[in-house]
Amino acid sequence: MTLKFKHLMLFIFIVVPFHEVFSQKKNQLAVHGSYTFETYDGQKNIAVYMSFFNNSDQDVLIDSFSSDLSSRIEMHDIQFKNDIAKMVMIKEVVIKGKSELYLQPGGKHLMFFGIKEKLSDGDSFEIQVNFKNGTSQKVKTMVLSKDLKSNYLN
Ligand SMILES: [Cu+2]
Repeated sequence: MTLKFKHLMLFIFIVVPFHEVFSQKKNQLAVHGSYTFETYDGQKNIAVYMSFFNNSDQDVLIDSFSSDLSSRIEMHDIQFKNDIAKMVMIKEVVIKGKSELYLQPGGKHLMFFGIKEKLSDGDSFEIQVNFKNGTSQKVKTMVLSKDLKSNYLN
């Protein structure tokens, strides 16, 4: 009986913390390479690009994005209708388990409306990714020279 109890205690001490670490990992999503381009005078809306890597088996649901730069941030996709490109809002952002989501020029992107300052080459700012489960993650975003824009679009 004593031996069994000891085993049980050992089980609790080893397995419980391990499980906690595992659960935290499951909620985490790797977000890499966030960038946008410097703005022209008077430009109010920008597109931001980044990559999401979900290494867990669980789907990750993103509720919203927030930043000091803008109070309205949406994820958009580009759809073609009669050869005309149209931006459509993605209401529910889901990154499936063991999958990636790439935001890139000509495709999915984050759209910031009414940005509060001009962005110059070399600037950076933070974006907070707010998950459906109540957790959040900060991502540093680099501002690149607009001279690079054509390279990215080609
Ligand atoms: Cu857009």
